[in-house]
Amino acid sequence: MLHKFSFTATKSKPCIRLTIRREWRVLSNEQKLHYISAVQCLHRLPGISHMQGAKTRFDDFVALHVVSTDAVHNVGHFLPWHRRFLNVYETALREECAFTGALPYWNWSQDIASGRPLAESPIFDPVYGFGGNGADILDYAGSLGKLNLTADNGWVPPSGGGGCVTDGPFSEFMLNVGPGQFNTTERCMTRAINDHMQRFLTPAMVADLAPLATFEKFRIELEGLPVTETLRVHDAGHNAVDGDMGDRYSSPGDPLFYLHHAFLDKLWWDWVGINVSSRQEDISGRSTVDPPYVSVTLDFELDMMMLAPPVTIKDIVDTRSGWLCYIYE
Ligand SMILES: [Cu+2]
Repeated sequence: MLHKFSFTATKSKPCIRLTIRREWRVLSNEQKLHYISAVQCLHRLPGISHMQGAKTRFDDFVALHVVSTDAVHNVGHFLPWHRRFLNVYETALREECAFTGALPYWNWSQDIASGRPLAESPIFDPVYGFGGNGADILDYAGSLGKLNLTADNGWVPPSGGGGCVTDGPFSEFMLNVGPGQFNTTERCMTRAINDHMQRFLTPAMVADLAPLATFEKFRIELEGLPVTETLRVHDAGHNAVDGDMGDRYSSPGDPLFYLHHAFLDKLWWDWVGINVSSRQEDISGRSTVDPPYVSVTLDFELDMMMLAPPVTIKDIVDTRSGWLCYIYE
């Protein structure tokens, strides 16, 4: 049984200075380096969670995701839980690593629209980005395993890469949590950037989400396998970067995780923005993957274990609330 920290402050502060989350490529070089150095700082700090092999403060977040994975995917609170998770990560960057900006996001559909290989995206820049592909590994099978290429579910063949990321600010990054649910293996961060995923990440795939009439349809269409028959923007985004990002459990080991999920969070924000009065409090879906489950409501608690106090979905459906205090641009 895990011990929870006792939190002194479980009330939110009022939202006074709204921060604006922006797409990576519109940040100045200085802002990009400021963000990257804050992430490196988090990775230098000792962990506090003592969860699942976590040694660094950065590992704490990987560990929280690993132990929460089966409870927070393919359920009604998938988007709310990840919104709060990003918020706690961003708060750690601010309060422990002197980060003064807002969490950036990565709109990969802009890269797809460019028609160029994904690896040429500015997000993978070795200086003003997150570094590039992993080293080529012979016969790398991808995080989806040796693929049944003809499967109806749209799985795609792996590309090159699969080994350690060899350039950029995170090439020296050692991970301690993962891979998978139970390992705590010290290792480099890997990627296998996969252009076969491009067809699931087009501007049209993004545009198809906003008109969906209910949260139920929206969340399912966004998240993807195994509820949908083919990949959707959530899982295709993970598998387009692959390596650690393709790991269902320990994907937050790649710092790009937070920018991909911030974009998914923006897509929810965009969807709500079309009709705030009816959509902001539209929440649905089952509470657990397997029965017995209840329906997720606004009172559902988002558990951050020892990393932060729990909040309810109601506390975070409005991004201008005190807990969150941000908007997207
Ligand atoms: Cu997740």
